[in-house]
Amino acid sequence: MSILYEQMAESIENGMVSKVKELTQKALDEGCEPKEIISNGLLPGMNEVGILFKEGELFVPEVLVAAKAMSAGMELIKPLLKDGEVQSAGKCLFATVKGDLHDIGKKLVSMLMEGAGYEIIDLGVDIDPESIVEEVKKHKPDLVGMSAMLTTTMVAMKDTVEALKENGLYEKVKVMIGGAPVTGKYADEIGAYYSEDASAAVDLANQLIRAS
Ligand code: B12
Repeated sequence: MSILYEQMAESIENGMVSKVKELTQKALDEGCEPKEIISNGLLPGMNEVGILFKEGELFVPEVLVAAKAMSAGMELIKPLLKDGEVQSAGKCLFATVKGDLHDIGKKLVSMLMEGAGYEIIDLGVDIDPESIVEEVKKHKPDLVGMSAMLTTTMVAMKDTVEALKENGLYEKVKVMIGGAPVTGKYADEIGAYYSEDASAAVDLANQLIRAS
């Protein structure tokens, strides 16, 4: 069976969407537990992709295809999972901030986080602080991830942190920020945590969850 899982992980790394689907179906037909398929085949594949991306061996388009391949497998498994069967690493709400339409980096971060077992709620782009507050009230995430690619929209991250504070939500979540113009210094100033790329974001999220 481990060979099947190895093939599954390898096919994710190589972005082979239909192969991952086929191998996942094969594993299900052979009676493998959905949870086992995720932890022994799909997640190790996506984890490896995260490592290769960090090391500069893989680039953005390849990561996106790998994530698509993993999702193809997940699609088959999701309907079979009973509530609570797979323990989520944590819940993370993502948004690109008000005025900003860039979402490639944010998608990459959320895909790698999903690959690491996080439950992701992506609000999309151009999301104002009030909407983020409302969605935090609704979904009660562990983490809030904000992305900005324009120097002019970075300020919306500060506004959102302020809005979370005003609504008594800041103590209940950890705020992660990122995007090309964002720095660790800016994150410190506004009371958020920073990571510069997608795989560092997964490490940061894991640290924040462990510390909470
Ligand atoms: C693609 C792109 C676009 C696309 C966006 C498509 C999309 N769906 O995202 C389009 C064409 C729409 C666009 C529009 C504009 N763009 Co543009 N765009 C880019 C470009 C070329 C690439 C950005 C990108 O996707 N990079 C790849 C991803 C993977 O990297 P990333 O986003 O940095 O994300 C990584 C990290 O930052 C981090 N990260 C990102 N988000 C988060 C969030 C969290 C929580 C964490 C932890 C980490 C994290 O992890 C990611 C993965 O490693 C950049 C130039 C560049 N080289 O960066 C310009 C750039 C960002 N754009 C720029 C500009 C000026 C604009 C426009 C104003 C252009 C115009 N005059 O109309 C508009 C603004 C539209 C708007 N209101 O947002 C400028 C910004 C300058 C500035 N400092 O303010 C740049 C830098 C180009 C330039 N050199 O002038 N753009």
